[in-house]
Amino acid sequence: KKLNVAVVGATGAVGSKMMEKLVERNFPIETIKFLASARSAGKTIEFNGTQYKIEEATPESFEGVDVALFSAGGSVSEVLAPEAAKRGAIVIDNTSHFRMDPEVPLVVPEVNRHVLKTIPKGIIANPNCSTIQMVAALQPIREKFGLTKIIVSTYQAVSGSGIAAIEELREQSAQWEAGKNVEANVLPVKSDVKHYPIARNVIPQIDKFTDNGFTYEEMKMINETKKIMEAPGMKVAATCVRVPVVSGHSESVYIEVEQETTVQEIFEVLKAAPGITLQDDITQQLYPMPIFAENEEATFVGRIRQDLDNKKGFHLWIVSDNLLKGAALNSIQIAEALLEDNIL
Ligand code: A2P
Ligand code: 11C
Repeated sequence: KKLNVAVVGATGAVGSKMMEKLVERNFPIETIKFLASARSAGKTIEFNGTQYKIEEATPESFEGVDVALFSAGGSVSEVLAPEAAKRGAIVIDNTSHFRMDPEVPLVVPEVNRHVLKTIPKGIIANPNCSTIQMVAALQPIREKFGLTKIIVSTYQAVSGSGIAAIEELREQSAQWEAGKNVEANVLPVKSDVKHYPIARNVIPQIDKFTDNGFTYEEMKMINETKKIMEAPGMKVAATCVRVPVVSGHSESVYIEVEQETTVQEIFEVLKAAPGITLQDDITQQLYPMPIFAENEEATFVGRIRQDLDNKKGFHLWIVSDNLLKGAALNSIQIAEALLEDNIL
């Protein structure tokens, strides 16, 4: 079976990776269209060796579309995802807009593929990039030993904030090299009051602050993890930090399991886990790093240690390409799961 596909936000950081993955993974395409803002309409974009005209995304764009991959920001999804669904498309949405809607499945296929059985609104949400790699690595551990608590600190790449943030890091690095003033206009959050340089810096703010002192990014990690794992009572806390890396989010994660276990047993579980690559051999200085995770599909896990005070506590270091497993790849994997299960 071949599908009519639309990519919304095709010119963006995630959209372009979606296009790459559709080709690489041989997604069965009958027709495909590339949608973006009016600014890009009429420009051409290359896909699998052919030039396509970019179209402005409008409600009518979705006539005859089977699956629409959205990555053009929450406000675009808010308006156009229901329009696409109304016209019979299944929407796979990368933004945070619908994620906590109880009628919208929030899916990491390796973790909770079963929730794809019911898609009441025709919309499926792709979780936040930081959430996806964390739950992908922790779910196999949870299945074997139970999981009661997660405390995570992230080291997130600028590409999570889009193409403008990637350019900003490049420009700031060049400005610094040239001994010029470093200008900041995008990070930490384009629409917030202050901007800080990311070159030669780390910024402990991703997204705006909520009323409880956590940022929205931190609350996304907390709430999405509980929803995906179907564990409302799990204890989860997050601190999200931006670092001057182009792609590849890293996470220092502390967990508490229910059943006592060992590092060796966790190694065995992770070695067998889908989508996970264990990189943990301190005798060889082997551990995950974003520079080696970029453009890779796997989620890499290493530095696994038992806590020195709590036998049920473990520390892990988890790295994955935020534009791939964190976004484009997970979206395509959701579409592949829908096809395999005859939902699409
Ligand atoms: P455009 O290039 O036309 O602005 P990123 O996350 O890398 O910043 O990319 C955002 C993506 O969302 C781009 O493809 C951008 O298209 C698209 N986009 C932004 N605003 C709209 C809109 N109003 N309608 C459709 N696509 C949009
Ligand atoms: C970042 N995780 O790295 C964010 C980007 O909720 O989809 C993704 C925001 C989201 O900036």
